[in-house]
Amino acid sequence: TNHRWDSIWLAGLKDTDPATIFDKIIAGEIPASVVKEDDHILAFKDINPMAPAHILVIPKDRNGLTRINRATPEHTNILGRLLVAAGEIAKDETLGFGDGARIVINDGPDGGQEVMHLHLHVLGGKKLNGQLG
Ligand code: IU
Repeated sequence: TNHRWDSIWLAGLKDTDPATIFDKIIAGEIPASVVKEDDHILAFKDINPMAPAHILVIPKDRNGLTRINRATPEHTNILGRLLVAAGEIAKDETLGFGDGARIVINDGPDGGQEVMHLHLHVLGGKKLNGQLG
């Protein structure tokens, strides 16, 4: 397939980076365990959880946000929405969260990012240590 044109179609002619598997999750073409959704964001359980509770929060319209270092003032609204959703998820006991969580964004190859569609990791369900990295 022509990934460039796939991605342009998926992102409404603004985003020429290759489509990712998250576009298929957004489109419902691959199943995901969705925990929260509105017109702008989608949150679903990570398929390979790194903590007892591990949710990914993504923008439905990537709009150039392959990674957080692509953020511009144009993205302020969606970035706020992602953080608000992450905070709501982080206190959701039905998802296994207790009193606290860790919200992580991996940025690019050196940050350990593998899927080039911005996503927030919300990790919890146990007492995490104070270390990063
Ligand atoms: P990263 O920050 O790009 O490394 O995180 C990608 C995450 O997406 C990682 O935790 C994967 O387990 C997760 N994931 C998923 O939940 N479903 C998938 O189909 C794929 C990756 I591919």
